[in-house]
Amino acid sequence: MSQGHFITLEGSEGAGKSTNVDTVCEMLDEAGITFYRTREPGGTDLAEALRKLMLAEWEETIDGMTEALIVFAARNQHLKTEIVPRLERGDWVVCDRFTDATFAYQGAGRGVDTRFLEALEQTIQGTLQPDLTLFLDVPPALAEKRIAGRSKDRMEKEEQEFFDRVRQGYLTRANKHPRMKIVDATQALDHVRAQVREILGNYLGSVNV
Ligand code: T5A
Repeated sequence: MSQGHFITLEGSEGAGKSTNVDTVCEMLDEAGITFYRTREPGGTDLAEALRKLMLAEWEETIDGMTEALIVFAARNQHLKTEIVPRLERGDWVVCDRFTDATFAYQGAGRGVDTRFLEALEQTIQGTLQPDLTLFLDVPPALAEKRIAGRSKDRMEKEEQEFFDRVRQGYLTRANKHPRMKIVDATQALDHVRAQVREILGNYLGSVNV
């Protein structure tokens, strides 16, 4: 179905995803590739509204399955209205987080049954998967230092143990899926950017760009 190229970036809070989405976009620009930059949860008006609901503070405890349903509702809207039409036209899409985040945060982090997440993934995405995923790996304690001083949303206020499970969830998935490339995001930004450029350069070479 998909003729385009779908690149995603993943990592825990403060791993440097947004910073390195910039690096990916710069490199695509240099290669003369037109692309669409977006993020999850979000990417459409409705999906951005769902993101706000998901990250807001609530007096009640938000169940992990509820979170999963919110992110997949947003994802369905995002895919149908923005991502899939572009991929079908052969365009490039760069997305800050995608379904790997759901397996890491709601699956490994919250303990939601993987079979439930896989069923949602299959129903909403069919066979669609990113072509390349850069996972920016950094221990939660270091990432936390990088974003110290920022105001925190509901997810960012979670305990370090939660983010340890999220990181393990990402690593387990990265070891299973060859499309996921691990970037050592503990290094200085210039070194992280160099790794991102190398991985993306290899991908561009593999698709003859
Ligand atoms: N979520 C999302 C789910 O639970 N399930 C899902 O399915 C999905 C899709 C989304 C939230 O939703 C959750 C996960 C999240 O909690 P988000 O905005 O995508 O939120 O994620 P955040 O991780 O909150 O985004 P951040 O902006 O906080 O983190 P980034 O993008 O990883 O980090 P970035 O690039 O802003 O960098 C943070 C700071 O570190 C510096 C940067 O300059 C910046 O100041 N920095 C470095 N400093 C030193 N060395 C380096 N190598 C550095 N790299 C960056």
